[in-house]
Amino acid sequence: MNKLIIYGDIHGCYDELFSLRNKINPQEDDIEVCVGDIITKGKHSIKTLDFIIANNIKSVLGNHEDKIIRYLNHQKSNKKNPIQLDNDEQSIVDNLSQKHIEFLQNMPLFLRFGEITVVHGGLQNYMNLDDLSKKDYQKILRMRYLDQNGNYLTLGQEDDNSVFWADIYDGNQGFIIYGHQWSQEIRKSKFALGIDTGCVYGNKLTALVFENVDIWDYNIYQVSKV
Ligand SMILES: [Mn+2]
Repeated sequence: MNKLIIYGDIHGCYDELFSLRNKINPQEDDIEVCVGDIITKGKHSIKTLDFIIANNIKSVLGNHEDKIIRYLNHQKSNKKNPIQLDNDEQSIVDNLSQKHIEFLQNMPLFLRFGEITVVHGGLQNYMNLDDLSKKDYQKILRMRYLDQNGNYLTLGQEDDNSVFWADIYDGNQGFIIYGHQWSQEIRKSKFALGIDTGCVYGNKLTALVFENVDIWDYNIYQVSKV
């Protein structure tokens, strides 16, 4: 029986990905997926990208890959690029091969495996993944907090009355596995599991391994930041 293996935000933490994957020891038929933000911030973004491509690991799009892609798209025009890169992002862009760019451009917004849906950020209950506006597409990459009426809040707009999207998500787009918002431990909600455990911030890298693609049947694998 093949397993579904889902990795949390890697952010260029190649050594941790390598040892986490060794611990899991994926077999030929297993499916490996990342929740996005595989690059930026950490030390080894390009090496991580090479490893992911070489091992046929899939990933949904993260906001950090989205930024790089939007930057590259703007570079095709003669106008000044409106997207500003930091030094780390600039060095990634300078070292991207055509193969890397193709991989980044083909990262899907979401992946579905039976009842399991993988996205980077999160969803609002009105959203239908098969019929999204451009605006909703961008929100899904960045979703964290909503106001009391369920409206999207941008980073920094949240206050004591805000709610984390996963805590009011009703499950209508499947059981969601997501990253983006890091916490010390995996974050369990009724219809969602957050698996960004902040490796790049010195905490740990997490993967979930599902047997039979059953939402109740999984094991947690983790390695600490080296
Ligand atoms: Mn993110």
